[in-house]
Amino acid sequence: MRRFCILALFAMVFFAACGLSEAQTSALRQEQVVDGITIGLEAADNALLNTNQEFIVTLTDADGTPIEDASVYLDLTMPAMPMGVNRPVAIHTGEGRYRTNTAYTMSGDWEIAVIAEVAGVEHRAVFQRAVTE
Ligand SMILES: [Cu+2]
Repeated sequence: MRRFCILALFAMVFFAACGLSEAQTSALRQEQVVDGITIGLEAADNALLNTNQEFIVTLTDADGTPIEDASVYLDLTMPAMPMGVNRPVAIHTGEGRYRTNTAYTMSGDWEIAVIAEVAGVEHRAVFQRAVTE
């Protein structure tokens, strides 16, 4: 009986962990064309408050070729109020993909500005996300 209970406990922890990771990977992918450069952002839809989030930026030029040598960071702000500075730098992981992590520090509507410096010129696209408590 005790052995069964321990197995049941492990199963519950396992499924709880699966549910959590699944919730975090329900990412919404969006794209904007800025100055001929396609800036994509893949980030959690309805992200949880104070929970580490992954953000993946993709950059392609007008020919659809991945841009490999950009400097990329995000600037997370709330349109309704001033918040603390939240500007994570993204690391190039290959094929024009840049990855970073950060957490939302308040529930509500956020704007995620993607700033990509390509050949000395800054390009900026702004995406929206709602954060639930
Ligand atoms: Cu706020």
